[in-house]
Amino acid sequence: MNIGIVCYPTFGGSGVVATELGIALSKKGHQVHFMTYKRPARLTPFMENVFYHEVSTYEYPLFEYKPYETALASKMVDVVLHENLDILHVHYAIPHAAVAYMAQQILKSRGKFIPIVTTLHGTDITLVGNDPAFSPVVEFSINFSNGVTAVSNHLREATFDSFNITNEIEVIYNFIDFERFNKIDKNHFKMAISPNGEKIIAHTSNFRKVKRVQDVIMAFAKIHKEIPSKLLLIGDGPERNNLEQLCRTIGLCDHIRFLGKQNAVEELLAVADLFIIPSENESFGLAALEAMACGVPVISSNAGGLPELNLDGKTGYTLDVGDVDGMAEKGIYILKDEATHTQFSEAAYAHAKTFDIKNILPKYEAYYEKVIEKM
Ligand code: GMT
Repeated sequence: MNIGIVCYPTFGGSGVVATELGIALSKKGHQVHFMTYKRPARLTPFMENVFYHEVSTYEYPLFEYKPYETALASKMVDVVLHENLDILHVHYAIPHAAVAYMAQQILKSRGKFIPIVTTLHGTDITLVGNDPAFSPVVEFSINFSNGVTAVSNHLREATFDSFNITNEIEVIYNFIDFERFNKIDKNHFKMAISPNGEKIIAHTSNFRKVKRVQDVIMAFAKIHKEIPSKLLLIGDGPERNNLEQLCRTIGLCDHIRFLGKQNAVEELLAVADLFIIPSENESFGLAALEAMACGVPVISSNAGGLPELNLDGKTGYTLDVGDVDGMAEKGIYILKDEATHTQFSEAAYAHAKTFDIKNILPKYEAYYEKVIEKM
């Protein structure tokens, strides 16, 4: 197939899923055309079946906001026509699904029909999408996509609850490439972070309010009292300054490291003993899946789709949002003896295996075929 992928090129989960999906499809012989405003980080090396079409906007004194949507729709029209695409797959509904609809209408007027698949990722529904500033457009573009997927059952249900949806929504979970995420032996690295054999606790996110990173720090403070440990905070975002301030206030700066955005997150997760993801809302929790693929047990909130991934009492524990004491207590339980930790670690790895890209990729291919056949 000739597949167009439209996504955000950033470190956010939807961009990662879109990029990894495109790369995996290209390895299976499909031609994949990415359209976005910046080359996604993982697309830098030359790949035989991968093409990148940058969307550039136009500077004009009249434009306080550059008309990205118009430029993106024009790019879609151009690429669909000249690369003879079979399907357009847009990730994150805002604004991609509505822009794709516009491109589809333009193409129809030129005698070309292109089916659109929209994948809902999370905040495009739960946080941003159902704001009245966006919701009529989000609802319309979901209903008028030719196929819609959501990354968890919870997100599917949340979409039906928040909007008047007349379309079907298929659940296709996030996935993991085990060739990249297999536990790598990085003992030298562990020595540098925890020279006295301290346990390593990790968290990865974009440090937005919804991630509740302050709960990670407060749970760590309690764990640290019982178990010698270090906290690695991977990522960056708007809450970073407040979080650094919190570390200073509680006097734990020597034990908490802010690592910023990292490309090779698997190398850091490979040395972690526990992963904490206490989000207010999380449609799936790709970051937790990445940790589990490295055999790291997870302490998470029970929000959104997290319980579909993190099996309570098996791969880790799920607790109510804000239950910092509970998170610390369960973290201590997992870390306190080797046998318990190994049991959780093995279960986390085994469950992560069910999300192997080798299992999930055929679901997307079959879905594309179904959508194309339906036309
Ligand atoms: O919240 C983020 O990290 C970014 C966001 C996105 O759409 O870029 O991530 C969402 O999509 C990921 C991939 O499908 C999911 O694994 C995340 O759970 C989801 N984030 C939220 O729902 C908050």
